Amino acid sequence: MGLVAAFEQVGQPYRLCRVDMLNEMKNDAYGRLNGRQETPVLITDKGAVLTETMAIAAWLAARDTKRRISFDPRSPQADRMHQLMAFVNTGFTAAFTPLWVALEAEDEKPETLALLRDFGRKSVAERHEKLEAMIGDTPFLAGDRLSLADTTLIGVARWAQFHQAVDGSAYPKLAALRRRIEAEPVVQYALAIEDGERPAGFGACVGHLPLAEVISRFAA
Ligand SMILES: N[C@@H](CCC(=O)N[C@@H](CS)C(=O)NCC(=O)O)C(=O)O
Repeated sequence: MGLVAAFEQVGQPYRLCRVDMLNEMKNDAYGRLNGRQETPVLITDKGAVLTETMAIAAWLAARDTKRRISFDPRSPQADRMHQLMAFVNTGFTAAFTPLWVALEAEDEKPETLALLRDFGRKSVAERHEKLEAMIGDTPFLAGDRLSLADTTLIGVARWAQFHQAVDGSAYPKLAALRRRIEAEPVVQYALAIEDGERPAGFGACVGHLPLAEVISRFAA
């Protein structure tokens, strides 16, 4: 969702492909697109397959010549953007793993599930405290406008509510930041796409492709 907002903000033509993660991803055909059988996947303008959120974000930043979602690569804002993206994509994201495992575990003993949930909630709270301390005085994570750091955060931050992992009001800077990010038109657009709507957007999305076509054209 965050990367869709980022592509829309950059404003260069792109197409989207919706993946049903439960039913379409865990098979050999999708595995030829991404060996880890995960989203996201980018097919570049050269037809190359690129996986991993950070790699796709870096690809986009390198082409964001008008600096709509990134900063000059040698600027302090770019350094801070990369620092926050790395924090969010590693420890902050990983802290939720025990909660996902507990959610998806079938036939596990109640005490194992309780242990996973307790460990997950503690990990998520600890990463929330660290992130709250890292949020500065600028309206967005790396400055006064939306950047890839914010779009990386916004998709993952909502997992805290989904898992009822922490009390959001205990992290007021993060709560205010999330409200600002979610109010951005491109983020509203990406949320609508995620919900299965076809919002008009700002003209950069030039179409939607079925997954079968993407696999037949680009899978190894
Ligand atoms: N390290 C990868 C992680 C990607 C990832 O975990 N994707 C999730 C969706 S947000 C997924 O596909 N989960 C399904 C699974 O792991 O089975 C990245 O940053 O792109």
